[in-house]
Amino acid sequence: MVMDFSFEAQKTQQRLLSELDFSPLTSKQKSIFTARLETNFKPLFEQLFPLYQHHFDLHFHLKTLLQSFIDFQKKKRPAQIKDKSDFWFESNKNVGMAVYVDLLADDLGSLIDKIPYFESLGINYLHLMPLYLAPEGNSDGGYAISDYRTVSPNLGTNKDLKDLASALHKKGIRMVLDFVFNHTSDEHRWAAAAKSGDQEYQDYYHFMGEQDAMEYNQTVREIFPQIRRGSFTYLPALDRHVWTTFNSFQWDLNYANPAVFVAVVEEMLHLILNGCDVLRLDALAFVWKEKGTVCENLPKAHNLIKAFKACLDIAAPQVVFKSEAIVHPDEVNKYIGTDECTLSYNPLMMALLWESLATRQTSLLYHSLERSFKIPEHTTWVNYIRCHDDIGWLWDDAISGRLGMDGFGHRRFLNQFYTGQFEGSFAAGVPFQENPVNGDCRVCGTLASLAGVENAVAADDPVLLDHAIKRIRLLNGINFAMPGIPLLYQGDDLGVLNNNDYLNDPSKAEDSRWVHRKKLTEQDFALAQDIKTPQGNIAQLVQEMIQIRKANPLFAAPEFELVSLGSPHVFAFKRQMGDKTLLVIANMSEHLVSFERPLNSIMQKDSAHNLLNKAVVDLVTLNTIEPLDILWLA
Ligand code: OTU
Repeated sequence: MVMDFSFEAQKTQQRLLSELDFSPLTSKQKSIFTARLETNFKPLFEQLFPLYQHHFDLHFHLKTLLQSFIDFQKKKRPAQIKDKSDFWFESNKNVGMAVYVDLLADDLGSLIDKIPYFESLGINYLHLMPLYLAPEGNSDGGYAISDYRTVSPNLGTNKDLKDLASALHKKGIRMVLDFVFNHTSDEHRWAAAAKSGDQEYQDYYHFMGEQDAMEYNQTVREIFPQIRRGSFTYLPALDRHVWTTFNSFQWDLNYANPAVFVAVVEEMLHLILNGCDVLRLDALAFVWKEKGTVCENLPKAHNLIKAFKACLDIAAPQVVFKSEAIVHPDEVNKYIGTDECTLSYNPLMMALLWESLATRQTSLLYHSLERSFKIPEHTTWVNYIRCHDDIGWLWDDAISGRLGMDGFGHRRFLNQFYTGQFEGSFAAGVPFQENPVNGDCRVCGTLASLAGVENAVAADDPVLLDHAIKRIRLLNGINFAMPGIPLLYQGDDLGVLNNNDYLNDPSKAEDSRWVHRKKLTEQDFALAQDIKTPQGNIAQLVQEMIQIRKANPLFAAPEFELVSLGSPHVFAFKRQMGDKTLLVIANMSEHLVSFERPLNSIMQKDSAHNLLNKAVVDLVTLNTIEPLDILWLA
């Protein structure tokens, strides 16, 4: 429920306007800025008031915040991409990729040389994994940030990053950077001050005694149970426990302190100065904590994120937020909105596509998407099959329950299936973070290894290999055709397999996610050029699908509907724009499957083209689909 603080907001806004120093701005800049403030101050105040109304210094914090927005307007940043529409994220031209700078290239400078590769593939949304200063050795893949204002010297300089942003923008490629705002590394200057006993900075984090830590531990989920039990790290020198949801060197920030909110917004502005177009809100579910709760997805986390969004709309409205909530589907959706996150990972669809490949059944996929796929107008899913993290089996257990599945047992099956412990499984995944108490676990591996290429090559079995490649085609074919921005993970377009080098590096060996974070070599690219290799086949099918998607506005059609064809193995959906229809049909099984509903009634015509092979299809008579095939009918 939104409370109405109109009167308070108005009063505060008037006072602040008279106190702020607008002298840095030209009169034109001032009028643009005050117009944005006029629209967005109330939303900002409405979100912050419930969080901080009892803080005697709230007015001071608001003033600091607005003044930093004014000063920010003067700062130079790389030129933005000029678009005809504010809703660029709704276009069928969008295709994303997530890359580690040093795994795809060597550093930011040499990543510029990869722009022709992005262009030839059709990538125009590039997520660069965290690239800021971080502890040497294990830094959780860069997700432990020691300074948001400094690029890691291993990757280059701030100028290199800005140059890269300019070079990307010139080619129409948007740059996505992480906003890791739930935690800093324990080497961040705030953490260092806290360690040295500075009370002001200890209040930036959650410091507490043993008793409190124990009480919180009773209700919070363990995220990395193989690394450390519970969510706290004991600091002997201070005899205090500090909240660390992830690794012990990642200290959770204390947003109950308004100074933290203001300080983190200022860091956010520094990220934007580098020229990013999208900020990926890392681990946003964890940002608000209350004793006796799970400390995830709490209502006040939404107040906080909406407040960040209002700040963004005042300071840098061209930038949008992308949510990284890998939680229960109902909770994932709550972060999505024009007043919160414009974009969101779609972890539900990701997990259930893998689920249906394993079971060869689509009922859980249908019923779950039926409930959760629809999101508000002018917000967009970022659809993906694999990312830099593990796969977690997230769905609503009430839905699996109604379908007669036991959630716990089914997750156990999926873990065994994808880690190759299930008889007859095609997958070669690796377990991640097995919980010794509840047996919970997640799965790592590249797309190709999980889909069966690795095992098929090892067995030298052409039939298995054919199936594996068809699975990759199937998953990509759904991902590229569903409403949203399809996001590839580096190497998956090249058919890269799992890589065990990380086991020899003590700073990585404990974290099996590195199995799918391989340094890409000349050889990986060369294999993908050779159509006689599985990698070459995969690269080609990905390229072709991207081209078809980008050439056809139907892939941006707003009307979307899941379609049931009456077969438990088939997944189908249609998109509609005016009188044009795109019908996608996918067979998750290794058998020829027939369906009951006549296609001509769905498409309102008697013949169509399969965009994937240009064949003409008779919609009146077609009632079967080949093993693991996918059709894009239009
Ligand atoms: C994110 O993911 C990042 O994507 C990870 O790479 C980081 O390690 C982590 O945050 C810490 O910064 O635990 O396994 O339920 O799943 O936010 C991935 C949400 C993670 C978490 C998700 C987190």
